[in-house]
Amino acid sequence: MPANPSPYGPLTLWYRQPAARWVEALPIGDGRLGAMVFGGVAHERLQLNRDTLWSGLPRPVGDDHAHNHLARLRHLVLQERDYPAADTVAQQLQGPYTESYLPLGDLHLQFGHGADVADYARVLEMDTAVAGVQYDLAGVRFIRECFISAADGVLALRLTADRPGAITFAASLDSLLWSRTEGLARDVLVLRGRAPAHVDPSYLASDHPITYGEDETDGGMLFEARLQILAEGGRLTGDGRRLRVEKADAVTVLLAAATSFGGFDRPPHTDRGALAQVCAEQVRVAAAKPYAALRADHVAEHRRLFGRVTLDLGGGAATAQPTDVRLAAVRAGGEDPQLVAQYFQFGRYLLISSSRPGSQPANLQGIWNEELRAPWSSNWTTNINAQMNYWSAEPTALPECHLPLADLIEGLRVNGRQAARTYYGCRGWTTHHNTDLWCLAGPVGAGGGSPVWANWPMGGAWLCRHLWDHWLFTGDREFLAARAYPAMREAAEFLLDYLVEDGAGHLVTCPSTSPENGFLTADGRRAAVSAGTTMDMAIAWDLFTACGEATATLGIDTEFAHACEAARARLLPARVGRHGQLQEWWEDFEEPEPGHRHLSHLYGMYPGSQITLRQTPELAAAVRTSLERRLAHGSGHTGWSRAWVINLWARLEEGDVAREHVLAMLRLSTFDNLFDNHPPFQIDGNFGGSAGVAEMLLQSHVAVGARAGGGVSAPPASAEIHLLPALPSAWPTGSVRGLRARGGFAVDIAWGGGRLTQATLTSTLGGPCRVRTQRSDTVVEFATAPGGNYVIGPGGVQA
Ligand code: FUC
Repeated sequence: MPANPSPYGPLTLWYRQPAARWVEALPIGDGRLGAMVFGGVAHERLQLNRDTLWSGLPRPVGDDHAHNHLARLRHLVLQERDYPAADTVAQQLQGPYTESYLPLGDLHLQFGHGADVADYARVLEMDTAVAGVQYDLAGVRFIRECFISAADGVLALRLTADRPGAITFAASLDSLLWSRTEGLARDVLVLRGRAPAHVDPSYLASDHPITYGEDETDGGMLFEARLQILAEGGRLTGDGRRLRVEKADAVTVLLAAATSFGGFDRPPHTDRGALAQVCAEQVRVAAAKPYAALRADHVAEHRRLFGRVTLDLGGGAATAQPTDVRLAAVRAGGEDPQLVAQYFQFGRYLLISSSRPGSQPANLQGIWNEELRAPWSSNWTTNINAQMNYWSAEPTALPECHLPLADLIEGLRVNGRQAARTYYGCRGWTTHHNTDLWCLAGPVGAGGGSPVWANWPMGGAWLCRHLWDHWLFTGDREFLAARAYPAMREAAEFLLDYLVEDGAGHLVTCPSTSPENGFLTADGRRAAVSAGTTMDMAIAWDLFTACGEATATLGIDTEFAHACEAARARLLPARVGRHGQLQEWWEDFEEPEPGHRHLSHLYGMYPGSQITLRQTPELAAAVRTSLERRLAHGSGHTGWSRAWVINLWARLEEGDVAREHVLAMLRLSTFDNLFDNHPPFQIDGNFGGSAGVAEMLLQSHVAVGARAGGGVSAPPASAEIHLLPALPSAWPTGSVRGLRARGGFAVDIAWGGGRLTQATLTSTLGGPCRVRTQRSDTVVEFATAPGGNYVIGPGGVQA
């Protein structure tokens, strides 16, 4: 029997039946356009999205005098320690809710085919980013495949059969949004619509949750989708609403979509003609290309990114079974390391498909959403979820897919300046726990939201970690100087103003929450707002540290670096609480939900690196205790929470425990299409899960003050690269190729019998290299040249 008897390779998701539910359909996308492919026999549905299709318009930040409540709030916390009263005042510091990410519509293909098909298969090939369906019907083999090409900006769907004249279907477009469909010719169908002027979040009870403007010039962006059919043989007709193909030999369906969004800070345009022109031009260019060229260009562009990393954990024979069957076996307690490798790669596939240079960043659902009022508005939630979406970007070699987040940060910086002034009277910029296409930066809640999520002004500082990390991984100095540092500096400026004395010589944030966990006051009342939560302090520490390193690297702004350094030295330090846990709040409060899904206070260990096993062992032990306590009470019940748990156990170098949670992720939090299930679906768990698997195999930490030299050509500080820090015993043999480490290294690792056999480090920047392997305490240090390869065996560096 061949090692891999599957008709499909290790990078293919496949099924023996069409998707019955949206969370069984297969996602494709190019960052801008997205589709969920159902693969039906009688009826094919492609649910469509466009990244910029959101409700609403740019709007003012909120009440200009909101900061007048700040002094009272701080007095209640710092002097009176009346936290429930502080919560009430915090609601005065709230503005409008975010708008919502919307579904564009559906493309339907109606076939005359019944259910009596044989040899049906539905697949998603991750390495080509092509989804497809094939089956036999009455002796004819039908094949459909589709992809969304980043090279051409269109969706292409190709229908073929092994008998001439066998392809007959009707195509139509519809949408849940106000819209109409029009056949422009016998081969072109256009869907024209507009978005609501406002959509309330799904968790807000509301009599009129969806409101439209009076007409096309009165709020709510316009959108258009244009479909063109190219039929080979047969007959093509249109009845004004549907296009009909009869007895064709082969057919290509092309679709482009656009919105009138023109930037976060201006109303969308109202020029229908211009919109039509954009779609028509995209379809025209694609239609002029032979299908084979369209496909080849798409595959090449996708592989350029996807092909950078391979992962083999063994167990290849499992691919003989369909993905849902394998997942069911894992849910029943089975082992399937190849499915873990597939899950890891699926995260990379999703990032490439939902976040590309120039697109919007991946939101709570990437770009895939079928609901008008999607859970949490399918927005960017910046107290964990949006950040987690990008945890895997750099380690899994997709730095360019990280850039849309940097673009969003630029808009947030503009609106965030006003938010900083309005709500706190501070300089600099910040943003709060969630945002939208219009870069809303103020605290949401409209005066009635719970402060446990609404009143958290640390989003700007946390997002800056992503800019800094992009530099640490890529060494892109231009990015550091022109994009990262200016945003970091201004976010640090906000913190310098926002921090207050705690009365005991330390600087603390106030108001301060630990997203989204409440605490119990001494008299048993529930509250959210206090001062100097552990997460706030860790985020501030991170940002001040990064600013110091950045100014030294760039040779600028020494005075500001001193201010950051002075403030950093006075930050309330992390403390160990009464249970031996890492204390979460200013006081060692008890918590009403000890199994809470958020692990905010553990930020310092992951994604931060202030707490490490070797440099701060007591705090690392406290992180462990916190994690164990949370898990003992049921934490990890959402996919993203589980993903955070995996990354933390990886940092604690507990490979076997980390793997248990990888399995729990597959068992408890994964749909048959491998989407992460935070009902119905939230993509952060997918990305965080991918990052977790990478973190088990490779870690890199930049030590503070370890910057290599200075001056204009200095690479990022040399990182300590840790090979196989958390390799579980259940993955004794395997290899990974192409992971990235901070300091500018591409890393290939092979292992057998649970031990490293060989690693190859490719230095992209020529910085110094420091490597640790598995449980060894020895760190090997050597100089590198740009482009140089360095082989490390069990006995140390070999070349
Ligand atoms: C936070 C989380 C929820 C959800 C939402 C989008 O509120 O606590 O679980 O992920 O963001």
